[in-house]
Amino acid sequence: LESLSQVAGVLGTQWGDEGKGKLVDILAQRFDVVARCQGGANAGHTIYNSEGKKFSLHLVPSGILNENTQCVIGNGAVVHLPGFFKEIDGLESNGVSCKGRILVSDRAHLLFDFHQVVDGLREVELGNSFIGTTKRGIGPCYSNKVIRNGLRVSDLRHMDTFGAKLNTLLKDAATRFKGFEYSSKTLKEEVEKYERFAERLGPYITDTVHFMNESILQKKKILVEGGQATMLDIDFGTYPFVTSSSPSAGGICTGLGIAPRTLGDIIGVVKAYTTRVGSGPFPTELLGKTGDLLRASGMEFGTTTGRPRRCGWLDIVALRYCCQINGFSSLNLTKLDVLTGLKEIKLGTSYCTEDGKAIDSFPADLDLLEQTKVTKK
Ligand code: 2SA
Ligand code: MG
Repeated sequence: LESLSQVAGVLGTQWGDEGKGKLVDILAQRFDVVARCQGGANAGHTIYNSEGKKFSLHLVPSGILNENTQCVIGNGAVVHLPGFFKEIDGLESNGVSCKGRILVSDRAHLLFDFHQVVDGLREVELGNSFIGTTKRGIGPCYSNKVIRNGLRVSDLRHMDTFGAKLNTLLKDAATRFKGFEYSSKTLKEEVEKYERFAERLGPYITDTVHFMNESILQKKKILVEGGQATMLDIDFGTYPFVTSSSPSAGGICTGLGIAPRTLGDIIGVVKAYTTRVGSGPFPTELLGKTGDLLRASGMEFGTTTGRPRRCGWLDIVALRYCCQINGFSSLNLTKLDVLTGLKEIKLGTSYCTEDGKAIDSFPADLDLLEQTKVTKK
């Protein structure tokens, strides 16, 4: 740990919930800045402070519990302001001071309540093929970002045009979804709410690209805290059963505006077994008693939604694929103790098709992945 590079990252290697928050919290003491580069309040990082008090963080970086650390929410993240302020209120009422310690990128996109409603409506519309999102509005907010009509934190500086822009988004949603309705009164109330938010957020809003690069020049130590994981990556994960951001190494550069050559150590966090929340292929899943046992002893329930997590053996094929994408400098194996008492522990070591043909790499094709047989040793 002493020799960690000036800029380091902690990323999930599976389908999330590997224990990234705990590692970030431990490492934060050695870093000046902890930054989030992607995702939003769909992340759930559970950490305990020195007095054993439990904190569930969603958008605020886990470094916040270490009082000397500055926390950055980068341009690649999406910010739901009601949730953000709730998180801050919770921290401050527990004696964690946030003022001056959290910097929110002016380029980050705003995630509105209506994005959460739309997230829910999309899931209903998908019927049996629902994704199992956290319903935090992540997909709809990133959709607006990519289709280029989203509102960003910097738009809070222009409240005169804010309402018209928001109206375009609401009108779109109402045209698209039968169950979505809004009136000029709801729009007016929302804009008034954001006028108050704009005032409160003012001191937090920062050009974090400039801040990050200046911090690098000033030789500050920077830790990037990944949310979700590579197997949920919009490009590399089990699409479409993925999140809408880039939780892999590349997302650090695009989500913070720092150059690839500034990156040093990237630590991949690996749980000794695998869990997944939501739908989608999971080749080493255990549907019987052993799975239930892992869930109970590993306390595998979502931090954000409380959902029971699907459990299975560690999948080395998926892990190898993840290592190729991220080029980890080291792996941090977590929750090994959960396996205590099991008579037999297995690892997925190779994949083959139903008729026994070897599959050399992690398949993009979901049908193939669903039928994949795993050799377990
Ligand atoms: P979304 O909401 O659009 O990002 O959902 C898309 C898929 O990504 C999965 N996902 C997650 N999987 C594990 N942990 C996550 N964070 C919370 C946690 C989840 C919770 O750390 O416990 O509390 O339930 C997370 N966030 C997104 C999601 O399950 C979908 O499969
Ligand atoms: Mg989690």
